[in-house]
Amino acid sequence: MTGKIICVNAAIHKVLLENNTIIDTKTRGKLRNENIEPVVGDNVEVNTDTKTIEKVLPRKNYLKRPLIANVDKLLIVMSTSIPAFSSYLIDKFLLIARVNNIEPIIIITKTDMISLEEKIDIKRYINYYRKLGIKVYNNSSVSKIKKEFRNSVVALAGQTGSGKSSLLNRIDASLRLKTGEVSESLGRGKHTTRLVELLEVNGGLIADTPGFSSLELEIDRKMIKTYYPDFNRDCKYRSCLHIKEDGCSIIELVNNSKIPRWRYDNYLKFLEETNK
Ligand SMILES: Nc1nc2c(ncn2[C@@H]2O[C@H](COP(=O)(O)OP(=O)(O)OP(=O)(O)O)[C@@H](O)[C@H]2O)c(=O)[nH]1
Ligand SMILES: [Mg+2]
Ligand SMILES: [Zn+2]
Repeated sequence: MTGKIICVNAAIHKVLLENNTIIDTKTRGKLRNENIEPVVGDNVEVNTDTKTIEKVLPRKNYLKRPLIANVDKLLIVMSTSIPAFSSYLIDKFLLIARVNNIEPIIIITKTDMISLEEKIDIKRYINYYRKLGIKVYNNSSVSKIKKEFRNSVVALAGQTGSGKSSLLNRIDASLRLKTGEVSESLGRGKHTTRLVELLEVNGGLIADTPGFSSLELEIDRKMIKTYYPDFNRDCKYRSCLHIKEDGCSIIELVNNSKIPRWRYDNYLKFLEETNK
């Protein structure tokens, strides 16, 4: 019978079967016949007698952090205060989403904790992302966010303490997910959510995930610019990475404030960081 892995805890893989029952299967490490380690979100074939996963069906995509496969939408949950707002992390997740053919959606949290000046500052970033065609919601827009869940596999991503579990509790109070004291979790590097788990919410499967402290990019540096809709214009050289002034039309856009400096600076950081 086929099903979908909704949680992995040590050797126990919880599978939601097509007949809507949930079964605990045991799979140790990689599947014998395939060199593949089943992860949350995987569509699998299960032997219900032996309670083992026989086969992992082809994946649409695969993320390492959060560790999950077959994601339709990535909710980038970004706090505006403790942990601080970071366009660098948003841009990184946007890149990861685009590389994996996942629709990114930005969720802004904790705007109740910041001053009017800080709100105006953050609005500048939000406006730019909206201009790129990306949906941006405040975590108070519960009904709009809920609509995004229907018939979709959605993964939440964001730093520890950014408010991922709290958002899901707001949307469906019956989930009662554990949420953390932010000062504690940040100070001790503790994560309140420990496992990736797919939950049924509003006709979709939603993955609450543990926050992270670092996030690696695995992408060929030459390819990065191709995932930037705002960098999509010809340069003097087709292979231009937009690093050197000489005739680069992207740097010209940055100098003329058509592309924000922060957006370009984040791009330069990614070029440096990626190991490929
Ligand atoms: N003031 C305020 N606090 C919030 C908001 N959203 C979340 N919090 C608080 O922030 C803290 C951390 O929230 P969590 O939902 O546990 O964060 P998380 O992203 O799930 O964290 P991890 O599971 O560790 O990755 C909790 O104390 C929440 O009550 C918000 O919009 N405003
Ligand atoms: Mg959490
Ligand atoms: Zn260029």
